[in-house]
Amino acid sequence: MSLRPPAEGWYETPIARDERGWVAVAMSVCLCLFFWMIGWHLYGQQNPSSISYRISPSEYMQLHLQWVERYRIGEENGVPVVAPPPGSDVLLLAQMWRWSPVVVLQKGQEYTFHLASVDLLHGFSLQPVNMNFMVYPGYDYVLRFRPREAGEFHILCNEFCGIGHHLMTGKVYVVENAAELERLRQRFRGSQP
Ligand SMILES: [Cu+2]
Repeated sequence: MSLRPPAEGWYETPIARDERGWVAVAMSVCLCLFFWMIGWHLYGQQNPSSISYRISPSEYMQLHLQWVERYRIGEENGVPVVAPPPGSDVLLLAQMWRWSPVVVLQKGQEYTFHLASVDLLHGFSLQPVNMNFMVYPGYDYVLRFRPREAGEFHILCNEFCGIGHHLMTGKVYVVENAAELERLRQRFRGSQP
């Protein structure tokens, strides 16, 4: 900030050559990034959700509970473990402060994930594959998902959602084959109260 006002008619003096050059450089960087953003959306394999539906939290909760009851195979640390059949829907629910249920998927099979929050804004971050997604309440976000690797994956909330945010996790098991699925089935059945 200057103590004295600029000289009269300062805005009519022509822009210096080097300044024009920098404006051109900044403009081309902006344009490159803008078109790269569109290109990345199309070719970056970001698996964005182009399908979402409006749904009330209570309606989603009801659908979620019915789905959990239908495919439930047991419980892990008080959280239901659900093994939906290949090709079917997976209705994950975000709620302060948990992603539920624990899901068991089969490698190489396609699933249709539904992500919804029943209270406030949460984040879906699948690790270690680092797939991130924002989940705003009132919507059902649909993602097609085909796990390529077997193992244990974790879901973390990556949107600050209150005092229990750091505890908000979930889990996905991806099994290699039917025998492994059966082993998990036995394990979680055994841990039921
Ligand atoms: Cu959170």
